[in-house]
Amino acid sequence: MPDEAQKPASRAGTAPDTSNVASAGDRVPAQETDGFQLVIDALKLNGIDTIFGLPGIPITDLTRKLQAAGVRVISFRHEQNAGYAASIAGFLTRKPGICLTVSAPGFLNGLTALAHATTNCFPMILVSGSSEREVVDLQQGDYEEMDQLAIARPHAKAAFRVLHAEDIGVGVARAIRAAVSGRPGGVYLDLPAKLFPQTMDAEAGKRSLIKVVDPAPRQIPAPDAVKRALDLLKGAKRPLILLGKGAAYAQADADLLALGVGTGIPFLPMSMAKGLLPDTHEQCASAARSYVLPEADVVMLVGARLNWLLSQGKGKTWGGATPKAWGGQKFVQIDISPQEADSNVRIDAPVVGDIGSCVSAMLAAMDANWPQPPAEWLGAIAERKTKNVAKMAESLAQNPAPMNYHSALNVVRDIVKANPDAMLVNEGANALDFTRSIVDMYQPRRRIDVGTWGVMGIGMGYSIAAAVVSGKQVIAVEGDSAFGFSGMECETICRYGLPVCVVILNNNGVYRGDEVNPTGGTDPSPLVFVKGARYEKLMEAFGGTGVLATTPAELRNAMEAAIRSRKPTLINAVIDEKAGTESGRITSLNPAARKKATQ
Ligand SMILES: Cc1ncc(C[n+]2csc(CCOP(=O)(O)OP(=O)(O)O)c2C)c(N)n1
Ligand SMILES: [Mg+2]
Repeated sequence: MPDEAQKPASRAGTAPDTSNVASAGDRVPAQETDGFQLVIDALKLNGIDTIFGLPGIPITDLTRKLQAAGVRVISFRHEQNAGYAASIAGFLTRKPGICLTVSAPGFLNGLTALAHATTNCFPMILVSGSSEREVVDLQQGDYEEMDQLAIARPHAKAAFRVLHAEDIGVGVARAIRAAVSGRPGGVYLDLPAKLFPQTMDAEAGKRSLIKVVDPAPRQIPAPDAVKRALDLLKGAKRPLILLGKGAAYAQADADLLALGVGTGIPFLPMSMAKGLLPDTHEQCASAARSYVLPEADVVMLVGARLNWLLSQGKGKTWGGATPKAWGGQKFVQIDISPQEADSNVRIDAPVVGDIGSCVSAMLAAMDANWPQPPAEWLGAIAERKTKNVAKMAESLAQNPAPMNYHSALNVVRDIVKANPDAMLVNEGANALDFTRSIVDMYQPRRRIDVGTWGVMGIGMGYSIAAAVVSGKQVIAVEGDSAFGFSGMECETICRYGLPVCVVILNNNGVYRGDEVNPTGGTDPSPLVFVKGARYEKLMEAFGGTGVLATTPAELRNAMEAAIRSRKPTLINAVIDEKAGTESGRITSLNPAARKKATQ
């Protein structure tokens, strides 16, 4: 309940209950409520206990009042980071993550994250204050004038505006349902400044609120679709299961494990599905990825889309002769969206429903004597795995000076193995690709990263949200460029005392740090940063721990100390500026990429 002592005194000054203070000086009579209070009540009624945002006109009082009402308000230094935090909170909790911003510029800062949430199918609601409708619509130059609803709509799964206090309950309910039902996504909720001080009868206000019943209804797959999929899988000679982050979102972990182990089919996790089944599981085919994708004859996609991350299901990756040619495999696709199938190649057995229901339906329909995949297939995969794992072990065992990605990430790999419950945030190019392939994950939803867009900037927002919603230790492995997009949130991490250990793999630049200006001029190359930058001092500036690590031993000690202390820590891990490759693993997507002259 609100701490009344902290409330601003009302002008009348006599009534002990000041919980309806609308703005400095104005009081709402006890039997009335207002827009501020109704928004708070509607969110709380629906179990929203945390919001991420940044205060200012017209939502300053809302942030205060939310905190006073017992909602945890995490206040950021830039709305984009608050938005990314909200988006990943949605992914981790299956409740919409809420990001609260001011109008026009604050809204736009949050919009990138809203679009990111929609693209990644994370449930999120961007709640932005907005200016006066009459003035905005006549373009008369209001303070922070912008037609936010129109701008948000193409980037959101749904967008709503509430003009009257009595509609707040419906507006919040619609936003929640749109965010979490079916395929989740980003929702925009526009709250004009005029809405907040509107008053109405408190009883009527209470009655106008909606506690959403069953916000994400189960969607049960059709039995014939399940049978079709099982028949296809059963007849396969070289079956493969491909797990996407939709499978992680479903939180159907036990059933997924049972399906994987029950069928004995090798599996390949996409980046954020790592750990659903442990990366060290004998059926994990990650170390033989380039072998299993073109060789498999039946592939079951579970919450994974055949987008660019899977080469659209065609081309060389899948055994196609040309970039557009399909491979010979057949696909089962489990997805909540009936429109997903056939988006790139033919899906022979679509199974439409929520992933939890689909997986349990498949388990129930599997007969007891399900045949294990042919030994020849499993043996061929095991052989590749053994070879590639040995190759990796060799790279990891080297100890060059300065460190390279392998020697630094070998430490992170050990630390994550010893702390499998920790959350791992990851962004960068080489810093991303090497971490994904070197650091094994052991538990579901522990790895969160750049997602569908390969976006830079999620780092500190994700770290903050992961620490806040899970209470777990967070390890953020960041490229030095990637970190720069959200680095100021180190202050937020320190302010809330969050157990976040940031490890910057610092190679002095974007992809690598050794490029020079070809003209010989004094400006540096657009791809490099200040050499020998002391990023660790940023965390020290706000009372956290900063460590400069130039050897694996120093990195290990610093990470262990961070995890022991749970103190905000930033480790500046200096690696060879020549260690990276252009665009990391996706050089082929870069139209301007040319072969570099040999060094
Ligand atoms: C918002 C956004 N801007 C720009 C990019 C292009 N981009 C991809 S990776 C990257 C940074 C790579 O450098 P770093 O984080 O230092 O990782 P490294 O490869 O050096 O380890 C950039 C700028 C992007 N993906 N997202
Ligand atoms: Mg870098």
